[in-house]
Amino acid sequence: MIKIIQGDMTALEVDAIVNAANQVMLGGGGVDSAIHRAAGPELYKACLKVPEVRPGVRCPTGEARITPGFRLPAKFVIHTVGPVYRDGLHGEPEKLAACYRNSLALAAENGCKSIAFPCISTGIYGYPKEEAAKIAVREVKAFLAAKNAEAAKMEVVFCCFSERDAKVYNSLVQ
Ligand code: AR6
Repeated sequence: MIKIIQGDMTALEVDAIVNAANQVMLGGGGVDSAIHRAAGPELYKACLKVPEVRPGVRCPTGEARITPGFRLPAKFVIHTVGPVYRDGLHGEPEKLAACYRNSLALAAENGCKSIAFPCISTGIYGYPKEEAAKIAVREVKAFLAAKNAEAAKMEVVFCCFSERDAKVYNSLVQ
């Protein structure tokens, strides 16, 4: 089931909230900073323990990592790294799609029945909102349509910070 809400990710009572992180995975601006603030310093410590795959990279673009949610109402934070938008011709759509697919797979592996996404890459990383939303909705619909019964039962929330984002998602999810 897909739900669209307008509000703050950090207040959501879901099994997992997705963080639009960066490759270092130690916090930043935007939704990342709101999540770290609300989860408390334990989240930073948990992120530090995520092994680096190469110097300064805990989570490569398009991949996802999971930590507890600590002081958040959500049990888990799934950290994923969206692409920095250049012109759409440098693998950005594929990388963004991978963020949604990998986050959903990680949620399912960890027994989550509900997950909430922010509009990944559409803030500081500059991805055009409509294009990003189309990819997000397409990937979530494909995941929910899969034969895997657990996946099909998951509640997926698109948490839009702005009214404009909520309108875009509402027009895509009928
Ligand atoms: N709840 C829900 N959505 C939010 C919240 C919130 N509390 N705060 C912001 N948004 P951004 P990116 C929306 O910039 O583009 C960070 O520094 C925001 O309106 O947070 O993927 C990371 O560390 C926008 O729609 O993420 C990375 O360095 C969406 O969240 C970099 O920014 C994503 O905006 C990632 O950039």
